[in-house]
Amino acid sequence: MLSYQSYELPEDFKTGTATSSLQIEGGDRNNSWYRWAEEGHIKDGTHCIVADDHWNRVGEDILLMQKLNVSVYRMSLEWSRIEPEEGKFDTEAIEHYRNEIKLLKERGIETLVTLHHFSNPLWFEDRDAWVNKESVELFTRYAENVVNSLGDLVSNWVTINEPNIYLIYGYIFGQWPPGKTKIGEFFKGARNMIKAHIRAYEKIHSVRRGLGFNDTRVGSAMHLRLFDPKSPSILDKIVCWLYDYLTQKIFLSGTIEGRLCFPLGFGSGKDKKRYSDFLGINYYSRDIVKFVFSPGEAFGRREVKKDAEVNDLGWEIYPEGLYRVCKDMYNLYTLPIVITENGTCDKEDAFRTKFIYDHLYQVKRLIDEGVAVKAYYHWTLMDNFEWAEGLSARFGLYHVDYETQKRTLRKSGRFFSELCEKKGVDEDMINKYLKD
Ligand code: IFM
Repeated sequence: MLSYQSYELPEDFKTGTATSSLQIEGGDRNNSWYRWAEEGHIKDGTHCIVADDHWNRVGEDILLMQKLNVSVYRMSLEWSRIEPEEGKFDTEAIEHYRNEIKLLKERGIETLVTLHHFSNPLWFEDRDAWVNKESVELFTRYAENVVNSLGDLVSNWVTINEPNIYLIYGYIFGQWPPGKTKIGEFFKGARNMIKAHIRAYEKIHSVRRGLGFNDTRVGSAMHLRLFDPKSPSILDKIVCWLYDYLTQKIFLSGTIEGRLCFPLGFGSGKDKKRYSDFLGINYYSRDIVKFVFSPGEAFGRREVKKDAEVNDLGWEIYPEGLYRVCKDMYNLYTLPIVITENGTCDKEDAFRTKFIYDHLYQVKRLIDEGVAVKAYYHWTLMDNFEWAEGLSARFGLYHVDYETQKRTLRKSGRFFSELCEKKGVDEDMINKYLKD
């Protein structure tokens, strides 16, 4: 029998859900993921062209959020809609997002807006996307345009979501657009995405200052995993360190300190300034890493811990990892932490409730130990298009029937809703949701 204890989160702690435009909106043919799906790369044969039809159901979906008692919502903007052709900005698309954000505000929900979440406009993709040096300028111009149009409504911004994952899947594993396996392009992309983050950070601040606001907060949302060595052997430890350094630390130093570390540059920062006002952390799982000497495996093999609990995609469920990652990051940077994503793939909703309980328990532990965790965004509001996995991988607090677009609150959603309302978990919730 598992034992649970109640816990309380601070009154000013914010809870909400996160989504991204491409994964829920549907209806846009002008982006890299539409083309990727058309080319037949999605594992379950599904497509992003309809997804949750959110573009046409914004009002209805905001009601879903209200039912969850959330006070914050992380959403992203589709660059290909806002700038459908290079240098041409679509005022209707911007107006659509303005209305959405206004509606959220009216319902008491504050937004954290992401400018780039994996998908590129086709014109940008066809100019080599982030591998092209010009991407820095192109992204900054897009950011400036957006903040000029929405900056009066939005104080909190994420520049780029998970640049590390975008580049690993698109340029090393070749499983996401543009489907390449070129390590050199991974590093070029990393350099440009970091530079773009820095430029956008400065631009967002200056545009909003110009509009008369001084409450701007800008960060990135970094996917951070734990890499634990399979054995105490020094080789396993070195490979772990290398994975962490090349896929995480160089991105963090870049986006937070403005430093291009080797092999992106020679480590010197622009100055002592910070280029992130908060640490946006997307945490899901950990990998157990083992040294192997085999061509094609980059000296290491990532495995799932033996006998570990896993989700539908085989990712280890490891709540303590959230504690470890946040603690590490806070020790390194002492910036306020925002959990910009955390969630799990659980079609049957068999373990999501416990997942939420356990991860927020770790958040509570962090707060009690003085780590400034300010907000938690659950990934995700409703089932959606999970990139190369397609529509069948289900992460939602709401189940979505894609035939009818009917949304149904899952049991884990009811639990999360009570947690948001009560700012914690009480005995009643434990009895109702967690004891079988
Ligand atoms: O669905 C994704 C999201 O787009 C980025 N972070 C991880 C989620 C789950 O895989």
